[in-house]
Amino acid sequence: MRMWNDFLAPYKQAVVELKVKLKGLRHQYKLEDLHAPVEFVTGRVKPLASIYDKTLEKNIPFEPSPELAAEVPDIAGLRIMCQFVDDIESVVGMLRQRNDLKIVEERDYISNKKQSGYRSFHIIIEYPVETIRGEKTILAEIQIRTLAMNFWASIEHSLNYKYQGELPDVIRQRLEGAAEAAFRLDEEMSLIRDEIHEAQSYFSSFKETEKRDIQDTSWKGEPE
Ligand code: 0O2
Ligand code: 0O2
Repeated sequence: MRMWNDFLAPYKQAVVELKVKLKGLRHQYKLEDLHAPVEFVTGRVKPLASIYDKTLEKNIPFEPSPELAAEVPDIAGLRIMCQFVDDIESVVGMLRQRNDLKIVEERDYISNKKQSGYRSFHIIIEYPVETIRGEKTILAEIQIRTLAMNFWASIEHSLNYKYQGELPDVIRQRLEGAAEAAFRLDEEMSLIRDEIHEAQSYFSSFKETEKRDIQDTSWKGEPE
Protein backbone atom coordinates (compact mmCIF):
# COMPACT_ATOMS: atom_id res chain seq x y z
CA MET A 1 0.00 0.00 0.00
CA ARG A 2 2.94 2.31 0.78
CA MET A 3 4.01 2.01 -2.87
CA TRP A 4 0.55 3.04 -4.09
CA ASN A 5 0.45 5.98 -1.67
CA ASP A 6 3.83 7.18 -2.95
CA PHE A 7 2.74 6.70 -6.55
CA LEU A 8 -0.57 8.55 -6.09
CA ALA A 9 0.81 11.42 -3.98
CA PRO A 10 1.74 13.72 -6.92
CA TYR A 11 -1.67 13.05 -8.52
CA LYS A 12 -3.41 14.11 -5.30
CA GLN A 13 -1.25 17.22 -5.20
CA ALA A 14 -2.06 18.01 -8.85
CA VAL A 15 -5.83 17.69 -8.29
CA VAL A 16 -5.71 20.07 -5.32
CA GLU A 17 -3.56 22.62 -7.19
CA LEU A 18 -5.54 22.48 -10.43
CA LYS A 19 -8.85 22.84 -8.60
CA VAL A 20 -7.64 26.03 -6.98
CA LYS A 21 -6.28 27.35 -10.28
CA LEU A 22 -9.39 26.54 -12.32
CA LYS A 23 -11.79 27.86 -9.68
CA GLY A 24 -9.60 30.97 -9.68
CA LEU A 25 -10.61 31.62 -13.29
CA ARG A 26 -14.24 31.96 -12.19
CA HIS A 27 -13.33 34.34 -9.37
CA GLN A 28 -11.33 36.55 -11.75
CA TYR A 29 -14.30 36.91 -14.13
CA LYS A 30 -16.67 37.62 -11.24
CA LEU A 31 -14.31 40.26 -9.87
CA GLU A 32 -14.55 42.11 -13.17
CA ASP A 33 -18.32 41.65 -13.36
CA LEU A 34 -17.98 39.53 -16.49
CA HIS A 35 -19.79 36.36 -17.47
CA ALA A 36 -17.70 33.48 -16.07
CA PRO A 37 -17.31 30.62 -18.59
CA VAL A 38 -16.57 28.37 -15.59
CA GLU A 39 -19.65 27.52 -13.51
CA PHE A 40 -18.00 25.05 -11.13
CA VAL A 41 -15.05 22.71 -10.92
CA THR A 42 -14.71 19.25 -9.41
CA GLY A 43 -11.76 16.94 -9.17
CA ARG A 44 -10.80 13.48 -8.00
CA VAL A 45 -7.99 10.99 -7.94
CA LYS A 46 -9.13 7.78 -9.64
CA PRO A 47 -9.98 5.20 -6.96
CA LEU A 48 -7.72 2.12 -6.89
CA ALA A 49 -10.66 -0.13 -7.86
CA SER A 50 -11.19 1.93 -11.07
CA ILE A 51 -7.44 1.89 -11.79
CA TYR A 52 -7.59 -1.89 -11.39
CA ASP A 53 -10.49 -2.13 -13.91
CA LYS A 54 -8.51 0.00 -16.40
CA THR A 55 -5.44 -2.27 -16.10
CA LEU A 56 -7.63 -5.29 -16.92
CA GLU A 57 -9.14 -3.43 -19.90
CA LYS A 58 -5.71 -2.40 -21.17
CA ASN A 59 -4.06 -5.69 -20.27
CA ILE A 60 -1.26 -4.15 -18.23
CA PRO A 61 0.02 -5.15 -14.76
CA PHE A 62 -1.80 -3.64 -11.79
CA GLU A 63 1.24 -2.07 -10.16
CA PRO A 64 2.60 1.46 -9.78
CA SER A 65 4.76 1.92 -12.90
CA PRO A 66 5.58 4.37 -15.69
CA GLU A 67 3.55 2.11 -18.01
CA LEU A 68 0.46 2.52 -15.85
CA ALA A 69 1.04 6.29 -15.64
CA ALA A 70 1.20 6.49 -19.44
CA GLU A 71 -1.71 4.13 -20.16
CA VAL A 72 -4.16 5.63 -17.66
CA PRO A 73 -3.98 9.39 -18.25
CA ASP A 74 -6.94 10.22 -15.99
CA ILE A 75 -5.53 9.12 -12.62
CA ALA A 76 -5.81 12.83 -11.83
CA GLY A 77 -9.13 14.08 -13.21
CA LEU A 78 -10.61 17.57 -13.26
CA ARG A 79 -14.04 18.51 -14.53
CA ILE A 80 -15.07 22.02 -15.53
CA MET A 81 -18.79 22.71 -15.85
CA CYS A 82 -19.98 25.58 -18.06
CA GLN A 83 -23.37 27.21 -18.57
CA PHE A 84 -23.20 27.45 -22.35
CA VAL A 85 -21.68 25.38 -25.15
CA ASP A 86 -19.72 28.46 -26.32
CA ASP A 87 -18.11 28.69 -22.87
CA ILE A 88 -16.39 25.36 -23.52
CA GLU A 89 -14.44 26.89 -26.41
CA SER A 90 -13.47 29.86 -24.21
CA VAL A 91 -12.20 27.55 -21.48
CA VAL A 92 -10.28 25.39 -23.95
CA GLY A 93 -8.76 28.57 -25.45
CA MET A 94 -7.61 29.69 -22.00
CA LEU A 95 -6.11 26.29 -21.20
CA ARG A 96 -4.20 26.32 -24.51
CA GLN A 97 -2.55 29.59 -23.48
CA ARG A 98 -1.45 28.60 -19.99
CA ASN A 99 2.24 28.21 -19.21
CA ASP A 100 1.78 26.03 -16.13
CA LEU A 101 0.51 23.01 -18.10
CA LYS A 102 1.05 21.46 -21.51
CA ILE A 103 -1.77 20.03 -23.58
CA VAL A 104 -0.77 16.70 -25.12
CA GLU A 105 -4.12 15.55 -26.47
CA GLU A 106 -7.59 16.92 -27.17
CA ARG A 107 -10.70 14.81 -27.72
CA ASP A 108 -13.80 16.59 -28.95
CA TYR A 109 -16.79 14.45 -27.99
CA ILE A 110 -19.05 17.44 -28.59
CA SER A 111 -18.67 17.61 -32.36
CA ASN A 112 -18.26 13.83 -32.37
CA LYS A 113 -20.50 12.49 -29.63
CA LYS A 114 -19.90 8.95 -28.41
CA GLN A 115 -22.24 6.18 -29.44
CA SER A 116 -23.79 6.23 -25.95
CA GLY A 117 -24.82 9.87 -26.51
CA TYR A 118 -21.97 11.15 -24.29
CA ARG A 119 -20.81 14.69 -25.01
CA SER A 120 -17.84 16.47 -23.42
CA PHE A 121 -14.50 17.99 -24.39
CA HIS A 122 -11.48 16.12 -23.01
CA ILE A 123 -7.97 17.45 -22.67
CA ILE A 124 -4.97 15.46 -21.51
CA ILE A 125 -2.27 17.62 -19.97
CA GLU A 126 1.24 17.25 -18.67
CA TYR A 127 1.45 18.99 -15.32
CA PRO A 128 4.63 19.51 -13.24
CA VAL A 129 4.30 18.87 -9.51
CA GLU A 130 6.97 20.04 -7.08
CA THR A 131 7.88 17.22 -4.70
CA ILE A 132 10.50 16.96 -1.98
CA ARG A 133 12.59 14.99 -4.50
CA GLY A 134 12.31 17.56 -7.26
CA GLU A 135 9.85 18.14 -10.08
CA LYS A 136 7.62 15.28 -11.25
CA THR A 137 5.56 15.66 -14.40
CA ILE A 138 2.31 13.73 -14.42
CA LEU A 139 -0.58 13.34 -16.86
CA ALA A 140 -4.02 14.63 -15.91
CA GLU A 141 -7.35 14.76 -17.71
CA ILE A 142 -9.59 17.82 -17.82
CA GLN A 143 -13.18 17.24 -18.94
CA ILE A 144 -15.09 20.34 -19.99
CA ARG A 145 -18.86 20.15 -20.44
CA THR A 146 -22.10 22.06 -20.00
CA LEU A 147 -24.40 21.57 -17.02
CA ALA A 148 -26.81 19.66 -19.28
CA MET A 149 -24.03 17.37 -20.57
CA ASN A 150 -22.95 16.82 -16.96
CA PHE A 151 -26.49 15.98 -15.84
CA TRP A 152 -26.78 13.39 -18.61
CA ALA A 153 -23.32 11.89 -17.97
CA SER A 154 -23.85 11.49 -14.23
CA ILE A 155 -27.23 9.77 -14.71
CA GLU A 156 -25.84 7.51 -17.43
CA HIS A 157 -22.80 6.71 -15.28
CA SER A 158 -25.04 5.61 -12.36
CA LEU A 159 -27.22 3.48 -14.64
CA ASN A 160 -24.18 1.85 -16.20
CA TYR A 161 -22.89 1.12 -12.70
CA LYS A 162 -26.22 -0.39 -11.69
CA TYR A 163 -26.39 -2.61 -14.80
CA GLN A 164 -22.59 -3.21 -14.83
CA GLY A 165 -22.27 -1.84 -18.35
CA GLU A 166 -25.04 -4.07 -19.78
CA LEU A 167 -27.83 -1.53 -20.16
CA PRO A 168 -31.20 -2.99 -21.24
CA ASP A 169 -32.12 -1.83 -24.77
CA VAL A 170 -35.08 0.21 -23.61
CA ILE A 171 -32.90 2.19 -21.16
CA ARG A 172 -30.16 2.62 -23.75
CA GLN A 173 -32.69 4.09 -26.20
CA ARG A 174 -34.17 6.37 -23.54
CA LEU A 175 -30.67 7.60 -22.70
CA GLU A 176 -29.92 8.30 -26.36
CA GLY A 177 -33.16 10.31 -26.50
CA ALA A 178 -32.25 12.10 -23.26
CA ALA A 179 -28.82 12.98 -24.68
CA GLU A 180 -30.51 14.64 -27.67
CA ALA A 181 -32.92 16.46 -25.34
CA ALA A 182 -29.94 17.73 -23.30
CA PHE A 183 -28.27 18.88 -26.52
CA ARG A 184 -31.44 20.74 -27.59
CA LEU A 185 -31.63 22.33 -24.12
CA ASP A 186 -28.07 23.63 -24.60
CA GLU A 187 -29.04 25.00 -28.02
CA GLU A 188 -32.14 26.73 -26.61
CA MET A 189 -30.13 28.26 -23.75
CA SER A 190 -27.54 29.54 -26.22
CA LEU A 191 -30.30 31.30 -28.15
CA ILE A 192 -31.42 33.25 -25.07
CA ARG A 193 -27.89 33.64 -23.72
CA ASP A 194 -27.90 37.45 -23.77
CA GLU A 195 -31.18 37.58 -21.83
CA ILE A 196 -29.75 35.17 -19.25
CA HIS A 197 -26.54 37.20 -18.86
CA GLU A 198 -28.54 40.38 -18.34
CA ALA A 199 -30.72 38.70 -15.71
CA GLN A 200 -27.69 37.24 -13.90
CA SER A 201 -25.81 40.51 -13.86
CA TYR A 202 -28.98 42.31 -12.60
CA PHE A 203 -29.38 39.66 -9.88
CA SER A 204 -25.76 39.89 -8.69
CA SER A 205 -25.79 43.71 -8.55
CA PHE A 206 -29.09 43.52 -6.62
CA LYS A 207 -27.46 41.06 -4.17
CA GLU A 208 -24.45 43.36 -3.76
CA THR A 209 -26.68 46.37 -2.93
CA GLU A 210 -28.67 44.24 -0.47
CA LYS A 211 -25.44 43.07 1.21
CA ARG A 212 -24.16 46.65 1.47
CA ASP A 213 -27.44 47.83 3.02
CA ILE A 214 -27.31 45.06 5.64
CA GLN A 215 -23.68 45.92 6.46
CA ASP A 216 -24.58 49.62 6.77
CA THR A 217 -27.46 48.81 9.15
CA SER A 218 -25.38 46.53 11.36
CA TRP A 219 -22.61 49.14 11.50
CA LYS A 220 -25.00 51.89 12.52
CA GLY A 221 -26.96 49.62 14.87
CA GLU A 222 -30.73 49.61 15.32
CA PRO A 223 -32.41 53.03 15.45
CA GLU A 224 -33.22 53.98 19.05
P1 0O2 B 1 -18.29 26.89 -4.29
O1 0O2 B 1 -18.07 28.13 -3.52
O2 0O2 B 1 -19.66 26.31 -4.12
O3 0O2 B 1 -17.83 26.96 -5.71
P2 0O2 B 1 -12.85 19.07 -1.59
O4 0O2 B 1 -13.92 18.84 -0.57
O5 0O2 B 1 -11.86 20.13 -1.23
O6 0O2 B 1 -12.22 17.82 -2.10
P3 0O2 B 1 -14.69 20.49 -3.18
O7 0O2 B 1 -14.31 21.45 -4.22
O8 0O2 B 1 -15.34 21.04 -1.95
O9 0O2 B 1 -13.48 19.59 -2.88
O10 0O2 B 1 -15.66 19.39 -3.70
P4 0O2 B 1 -15.80 18.78 -5.15
O11 0O2 B 1 -16.70 17.61 -4.98
O12 0O2 B 1 -14.53 18.58 -5.85
O13 0O2 B 1 -16.54 19.92 -5.90
C1 0O2 B 1 -17.74 20.30 -5.48
C2 0O2 B 1 -17.88 21.77 -5.82
O14 0O2 B 1 -18.71 21.82 -6.97
C3 0O2 B 1 -18.57 22.49 -4.70
O15 0O2 B 1 -18.15 23.82 -4.72
C4 0O2 B 1 -20.02 22.44 -5.13
O16 0O2 B 1 -20.74 23.55 -4.66
C5 0O2 B 1 -19.90 22.50 -6.63
N1 0O2 B 1 -21.02 21.83 -7.28
C6 0O2 B 1 -21.31 20.51 -7.31
N2 0O2 B 1 -22.41 20.27 -8.00
C7 0O2 B 1 -22.86 21.47 -8.43
C8 0O2 B 1 -23.95 21.90 -9.23
O17 0O2 B 1 -24.76 21.09 -9.69
N3 0O2 B 1 -24.05 23.22 -9.47
C9 0O2 B 1 -23.15 24.13 -8.99
N4 0O2 B 1 -23.29 25.43 -9.31
N5 0O2 B 1 -22.11 23.77 -8.24
C10 0O2 B 1 -21.96 22.46 -7.96
P5 0O2 B 1 -17.23 24.37 -3.53
O18 0O2 B 1 -15.84 23.92 -3.80
O19 0O2 B 1 -17.80 23.95 -2.23
O20 0O2 B 1 -17.25 25.89 -3.64
P1 0O2 C 1 -14.57 7.65 -14.29
O1 0O2 C 1 -13.40 8.07 -13.52
O2 0O2 C 1 -15.50 6.80 -13.50
O3 0O2 C 1 -15.25 8.78 -14.98
P2 0O2 C 1 -10.52 4.74 -24.89
O4 0O2 C 1 -9.77 3.80 -23.97
O5 0O2 C 1 -9.66 5.49 -25.84
O6 0O2 C 1 -11.74 4.12 -25.50
P3 0O2 C 1 -10.96 6.12 -22.53
O7 0O2 C 1 -9.58 5.88 -22.07
O8 0O2 C 1 -12.07 5.46 -21.78
O9 0O2 C 1 -11.13 5.82 -24.03
O10 0O2 C 1 -11.07 7.68 -22.56
P4 0O2 C 1 -12.28 8.62 -22.91
O11 0O2 C 1 -13.43 7.87 -23.47
O12 0O2 C 1 -11.75 9.75 -23.70
O13 0O2 C 1 -12.65 9.19 -21.50
C1 0O2 C 1 -12.93 8.37 -20.43
C2 0O2 C 1 -13.74 9.13 -19.43
O14 0O2 C 1 -14.72 9.94 -20.09
C3 0O2 C 1 -14.52 8.19 -18.56
O15 0O2 C 1 -13.77 7.89 -17.44
C4 0O2 C 1 -15.74 9.00 -18.20
O16 0O2 C 1 -15.45 9.90 -17.17
C5 0O2 C 1 -15.99 9.77 -19.46
N1 0O2 C 1 -16.82 9.03 -20.41
C6 0O2 C 1 -16.45 8.56 -21.61
N2 0O2 C 1 -17.47 7.96 -22.23
C7 0O2 C 1 -18.54 8.07 -21.40
C8 0O2 C 1 -19.91 7.65 -21.50
O17 0O2 C 1 -20.37 7.05 -22.47
N3 0O2 C 1 -20.70 7.94 -20.43
C9 0O2 C 1 -20.23 8.60 -19.33
N4 0O2 C 1 -21.09 8.83 -18.33
N5 0O2 C 1 -18.95 9.00 -19.22
C10 0O2 C 1 -18.12 8.73 -20.24
P5 0O2 C 1 -13.85 6.44 -16.79
O18 0O2 C 1 -12.55 5.79 -16.99
O19 0O2 C 1 -15.06 5.74 -17.26
O20 0O2 C 1 -13.91 6.65 -15.28
